[in-house]
Amino acid sequence: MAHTSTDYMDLEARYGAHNYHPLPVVLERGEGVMVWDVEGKAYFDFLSAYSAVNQGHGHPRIVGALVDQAKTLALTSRAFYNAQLGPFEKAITERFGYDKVLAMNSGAEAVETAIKLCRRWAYDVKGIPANQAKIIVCGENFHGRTSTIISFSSDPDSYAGFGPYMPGFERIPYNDIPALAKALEDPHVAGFLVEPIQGEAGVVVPDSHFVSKAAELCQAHGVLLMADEIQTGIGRTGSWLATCGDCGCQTGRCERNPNTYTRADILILGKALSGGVYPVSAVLADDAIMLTIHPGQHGSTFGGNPIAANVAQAALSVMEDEALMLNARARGNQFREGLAQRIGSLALIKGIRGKGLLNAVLINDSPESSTAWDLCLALRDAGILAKPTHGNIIRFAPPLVITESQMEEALERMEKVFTQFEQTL
Ligand code: IF1
Repeated sequence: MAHTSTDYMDLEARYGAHNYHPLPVVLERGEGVMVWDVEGKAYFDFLSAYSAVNQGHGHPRIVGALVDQAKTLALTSRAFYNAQLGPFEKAITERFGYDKVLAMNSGAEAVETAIKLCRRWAYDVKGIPANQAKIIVCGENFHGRTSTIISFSSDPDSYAGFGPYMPGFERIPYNDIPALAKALEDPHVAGFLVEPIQGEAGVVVPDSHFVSKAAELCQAHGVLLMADEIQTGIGRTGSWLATCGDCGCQTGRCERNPNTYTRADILILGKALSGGVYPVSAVLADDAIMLTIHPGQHGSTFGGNPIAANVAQAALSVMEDEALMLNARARGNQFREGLAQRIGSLALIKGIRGKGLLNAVLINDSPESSTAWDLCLALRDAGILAKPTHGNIIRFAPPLVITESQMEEALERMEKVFTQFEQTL
C-alpha cells in the first residue's frame, strides 16, 4: 500500500523524538536544486539542508566517490592508516593554506575539537594557568548542540534545562569591535570563536571590516581567531570562505587574495565539505597549534574514515571545477536585487539581507507571530521550500548550482506568494 505524506508524518510523530517541528512536507528524492515529495510534487530546495548541499542533491561525482569507497573499504578506525586519509589531508591543507587538518564528522564535533585545541595551545604554548583559559564568543551565536557548546549560547531554546554549564566562555555582542578589544584585555583569553556571518541568528552580516579587525586584535593579544565556517564556508557566500571577504576571485581556485582574506588561526569546516552525502567536518591549523594534541588525546571512531576522505575530496573538486562560488555570487545578487524589486515595497517585508546564496527575508511581524511560518507553508504550496529562523526571519539558501532561469522562476513564484499573502492581511 503506497504511503502518503500523512502516513510518514504520523510514523515520525509516533516513533521519533519530537526534537524538531519540520515543515509538513515529506521528501523522497532530490536532484540538483530540486526535491520531490512522496506524492511526486517538485520543489525548489531553498534550504540546502542548512547549506550542506551546496553542490546540489545527488551530484554524480560526489555520490560516485561515496559508493566506490563504500564498496572498497568503508571504515578502518584510526587504529590503522588508510589509503584515502593522507591524500585528503594533503588536498585540503594545500587548498586552504594550513599545515595540518584534524578530520571529524559533525560540525559540533569540529567546534568541540577547536575548543580543545585552543585550550591545549593556551596551556602548553601561551602559558595560561591550568583550567583558566577563556574563549570569547558572540551573542546570538550558533555553533552546535553539545553540552559545552550550548553552555555559551544566548538562545534559551538551545541551553535552557540542560545545565550545569561548561565554564570558560565570555559572550560579547556580535559585530562589536570595542567590546572585543575590552574582553581581550584579560590575559587568560585564549581564543575568539566567531561565525563570519551569523546563520541561525537570521543571516546577520557584520560590518565589512569586523572579521579583519577582530583578527588584528587577536593577533595583538596572542589570542587564536577561530572561524566557524561550517555554514558560511565552501562557496556559500560567493567565495571559498566568508573570511575571503570580497576577494573578487574569478576562478574556482582559492586565491586567498591578500587584500581581502582574513586568515583564521583555526578554521572550522563542515556541512558542504561532503556535499551533504555524508557527515564530514574538519579543523585546520598550523603545527604550533595542531601538534599540542598528542596521540591518544583526541579522536573519533569515524573521524577521517575512507569514505569521508574520498567524498570530501570530490566535494571540494566539484566546487573548484564548476566554480560554484562564482555562481553563488551572481545568483545571490540576482536573488537580492530581484526580490527587492518584486516585493521590497510590501508592508510585509522589513528587509532582505545576505551574501552570496546565504540570504534571509525579515518579515514585518513579531517573532512570536506565525506569519513567517504561514508564508513558508504558502511557499511550499508554490513549490519553494524554506523555513523560518527565530520566528520572523525566513532563510533562503538554495544549492549553489541554481541557474539564472531557475532563480528567475523561483523569484516569480515568491513574488506571487508574498503579494497574495499581503492581500489577505
Ligand atoms: C540543528 C541551526 C543552521 C552551524 C554552525 C556549527 C554547526 C551548525 C555555524 C553544528 C549547524 C545546523 C544544525 C541544525 C540546524 C542548522 C542550523 F539552525 F541550527 F543553527 F544551519 F543555522 N556551526 N547548523 O550552522 O554543525 O553539528 O549540526 O553538523 O541543530 O537544528 P552540526
